[in-house]
Amino acid sequence: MNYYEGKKGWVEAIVGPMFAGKTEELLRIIRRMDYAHKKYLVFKPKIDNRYSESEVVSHNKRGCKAIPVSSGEEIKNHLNKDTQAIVIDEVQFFDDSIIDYIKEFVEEGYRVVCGGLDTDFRGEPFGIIGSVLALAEVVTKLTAICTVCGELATRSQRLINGKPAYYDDPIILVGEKESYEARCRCCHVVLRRNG
Ligand code: TTP
Ligand code: MG
Repeated sequence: MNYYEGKKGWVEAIVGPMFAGKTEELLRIIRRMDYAHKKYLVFKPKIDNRYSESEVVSHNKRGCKAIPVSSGEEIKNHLNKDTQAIVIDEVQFFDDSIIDYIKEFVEEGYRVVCGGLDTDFRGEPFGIIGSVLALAEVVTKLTAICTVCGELATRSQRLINGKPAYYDDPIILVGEKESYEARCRCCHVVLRRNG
């Protein structure tokens, strides 16, 4: 998606459920920036420690160096005069303040590429992701394959000891195949406690 290539700052959002290939898509965008000799920096929230402390890695274990940060302020402090693009994976884990930083980065002319979950395990919008989608000039919604019926999956099913999680369970639980499956809307299950 090079629609906006060559213009001033803009935001791209790559969203979808787990196992949809969001990180893979970010890596593809990064590869193309390499071919184009663009200077970029890749960030990820400190919270996600899957595979590697300092890499953005997709399920097929392909990766690239990423700087773990906990705020937009930290991202800002890493930018230098050569930086043209800012790539952020797992953007859903940042707090509200990331939105103003994203706006600031775009106004300063950076291409800002954000990957993240659109919904949490309950099927609700994940934190600040709605604002990222609203700000984005380009949105790519990816799907996975439902592990139950094989249709397109738009949801992330959380399983605790093989059973669906409860609606009021904590939103943040870093993990992958041991705790999550891709599901379509019909096969996605969220339990509610009685009373
Ligand atoms: P993702 O990168 O979205 O998962 P993924 O690598 O399977 O997807 P893709 O191939 O598209 O890149 O990582 C999601 C992280 O968020 C993972 O550590 C689990 C966590 N998570 C929560 O903390 N709460 C939730 O409700 C859900 C659905 C996921
Ligand atoms: Mg990912």
